[in-house]
Parts: sequence; structure tokens; C-alpha cells
Amino acid sequence: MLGKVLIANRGEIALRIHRACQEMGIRTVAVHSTADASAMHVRLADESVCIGPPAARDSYLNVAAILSAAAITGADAVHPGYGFLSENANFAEMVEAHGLAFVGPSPGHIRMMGDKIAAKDAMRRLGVPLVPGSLGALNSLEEARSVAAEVKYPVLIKAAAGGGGRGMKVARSEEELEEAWRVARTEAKAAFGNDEVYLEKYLDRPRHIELQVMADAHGGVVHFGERDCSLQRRHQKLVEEAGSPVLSATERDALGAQVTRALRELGYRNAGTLEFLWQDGQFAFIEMNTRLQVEHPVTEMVCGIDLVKEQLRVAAGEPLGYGQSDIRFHGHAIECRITAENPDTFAPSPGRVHTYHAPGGLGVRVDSALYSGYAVPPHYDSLVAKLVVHGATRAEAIARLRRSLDEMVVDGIDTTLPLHRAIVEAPEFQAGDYNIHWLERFVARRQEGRS
Ligand code: MV4
Repeated sequence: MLGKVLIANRGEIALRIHRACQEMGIRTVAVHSTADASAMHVRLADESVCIGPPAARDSYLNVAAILSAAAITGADAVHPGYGFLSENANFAEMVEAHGLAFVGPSPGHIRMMGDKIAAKDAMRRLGVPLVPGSLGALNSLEEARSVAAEVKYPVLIKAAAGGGGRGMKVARSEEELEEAWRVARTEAKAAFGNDEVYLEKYLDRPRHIELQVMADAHGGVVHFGERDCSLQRRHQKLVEEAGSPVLSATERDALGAQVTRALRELGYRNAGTLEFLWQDGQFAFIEMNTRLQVEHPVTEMVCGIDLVKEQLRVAAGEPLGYGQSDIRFHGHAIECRITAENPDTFAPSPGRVHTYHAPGGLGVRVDSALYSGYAVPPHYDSLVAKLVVHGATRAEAIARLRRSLDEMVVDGIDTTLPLHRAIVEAPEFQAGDYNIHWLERFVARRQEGRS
């Protein structure tokens, strides 16, 4: 097993990784910027190293400083968390070149999935269903025209180096295609230094459903079911649930079997998430994330497994030691991402938290690095707490979510708690009747009601 893990992250996820290490008897090294000297992950870690000034590019993205911290503390592995360097294949390569285990997939798989065209190509070859569209990159506007005519409008032009909603342009008709093609390529070049684009039929009211997988280095691959992440605004997820309100156990098993077979073939290792769009009962793969995700706790709650511990075991070379039939799904889990933002305008609201009170009781989990008196720094992601509830049924999970949102107190800064309380009361949410556009419209209606 690993002896000492360097946690190359901050906030709630650094704490989450530290907790898994502690329970496994693994020592931890926190790295932090000068702005995070009094952060909870630094306080709890066995050792800590300051790696630079507040700006992420000088600290949490500073590869040389992080590798030096690993060397001087004698760490034997690096866990990247999510964001920052977690999907940087060059970083994973450097970590391994320094004789450390990277707690994640191989650099080759990170690189493959970072190229959205290569990712789709791999999944197509492995028989995973895709959104209809171009086979690979588009070489010309004429090619875009002919593929669009085949799959029918509306279509989307997407950047090969994009993902997470960056570098996408819709064309609703042939007249709009040239503009979409030009703008998508220009933006992709400016944002990623790569103007490769591809085309897909635009699905107008999909749900975003993703499948959690875990693989060991010995050909063992399992899935831990799906998460429904359709409740998002401007590509920021606010609420996630496991399982999806629209999926049956039979549909989950069928998708899971297809995906685990594909990843075994690919030789994938460690945690991964396949993102699908779901519309009218059909799944279409769009992207794969090669990291632990923010919303992993809802999966843990329904499966009763610790995904970070599994990541650490697999990174140490251990076999999973169980198969798909050993994994059972119990009840329903819902997560609210509580951010330091104004609940109506979404203006960032960093600053000092006077009072922090976390809810509790059966089926309630809070992943947060907050404490009373802590000052949320303005330099990073605004996530301050994940409230995760579990219930025997979706209805029980919702009731538990409502009462825990009412118990929770974060005073001194604005948070999205009031918005989450409103979402839980919405009839569409309670019925599970929503798609990726529902929350945007719900927020717009609230804003109109206020002006
Ligand atoms: C799409 C789509 C509709 N049709 N692709 C946005 C993020 C990126 N991961 C993929 N995205 C989308 N791709 C086709 N062919 C709609 C979106 C999309 C979206 C997807 C998931 C969650 C939220 C979203 C919000 C807007 C658009």
C-alpha cells in the first residue's frame, strides 16, 4: 500500500482525500498557496508545504513546486483531485517520471479523452452509442455541410480540445452553418491553440446522465451506476442525483455492461466517468472525464463504497477484489453544491464566514472545508460545501434534503442555499421532470419575479 500521498488540491476535495488516506493509514502532505495557509486541509494534513502565491497558476498549477514538495516530503503518490492538474497528461507523466504513483489513469488515456474527437472515435470502435455526426474532425466547410445535411439541422460545431461547454456553436439551418463553423474554429484556436472541430446533431432537450467506472491494473472493471447531472446553469452543476429519475435497473445494467466491456478493451485504469446525453430513452456518449468528479459522493451513498479509497488501492496496484455482481444500489442520493455566490445574481461572495453550522442526522453528509471564522479566499472556485443526502426512496431523500437545507447555516457571505431551498420546492424537481434547460429557465423566472 501507499505510505504517503501528496494531495495536489485544496478545499473540500483536499479534505475528502485526506480523510480516505487517514482511514487507510496513509500519511498525507497538503500543498497550499499563501492564501490557504489557514485552510482546513492544511490544518489536518500530516505535513504541509507552501507552494506559491495565491494565483493558481503560481501555486496549484505550479508543477515544479508540487514535484519539489513531493520530493522533500518523501511522498510516494500524488492525488490530483478535480480541476487544476487532474486532467493534465503532461503532469501525470512528470509525476510518474519522478517515480511517484499518479492516482488516476495513464497519461495516454488522459490525453486520449482530452481530445474529444479521439475519445468519440475510441468509443465508436468499442460499440458505445454516440450522437450522430461527423466521423472525426471536419476538414472543410463543405464537409460540414454534407454531414449536417445527413444528420439534419439543428447541428452543433464542437472544438476537439473543448469540453464542459467551451467552444460550441449551434447552427439551426444551412444559412447559419458558415458562421458557426468560422466562429467555433476561431474561438477554439484562441482558447485552446487548436482549431480542430467536429459536428454533431443538436439534441434539443436532453438530460445529462453520466456513468461512474473504476478499473484496476489487472483487467478488473466495474461500474457504480449513473448520476443525473441535468440541473445546471451555464455549465455549472447545482444539484446531482443517483440514480437518475428516468432510468430503470435494467437500462442501467445494459449501459453499464456495454461501458465496462469497452473500458476493459481499452485497458483503462482508475476512476473515470462517461458523459451521455439522454433523450427519448436513448443514450449518446459525448465525453469522458478521467478524474474523480465533484459529484462522486452521490454514487458512494447509493453503492456504499469509498471511491477515493478504491482509487488509492488501484493506484497501489491492488486488484479490485470484487466484480459487478457484488455491487448493489441502495436507495437514492441527492447532492447540492453550495457556492459562495449571490443566489439571485450569482455574483461571487468571498469573505469571512461568521457562523457555520452543518446539518446532521441519518442519511446526511456534508463535504466541506468550512469552519466558523474561515475567510473564503477570492482566488478560487466558489464551492464551499456539498450537502449530500441519502434516503430509501427518492421521496425520502427529498424530504431529508429539505430539512437539512433548513438546518444549514453559513452566515457572513452570500451562498446559493436559498436557491437550493427553492429548487427542492419546485414541482418539476419533485417529479424528476427536468432536462438540461430546466434550471436556466427556473433561475430566469426567479430573477423576473424579483425585478
Ligand atoms: C450537446 C448538446 C446537445 N446536442 N451535444 C455542453 C457541455 C458539453 N459537455 C456538451 N454539451 C452539450 N452537448 C449535442 N449533440 C447540449 C449540450 C449542453 C449541455 C450538456 C450537458 C449538460 C448541460 C448542458 C447545457 C447546455 C448544452
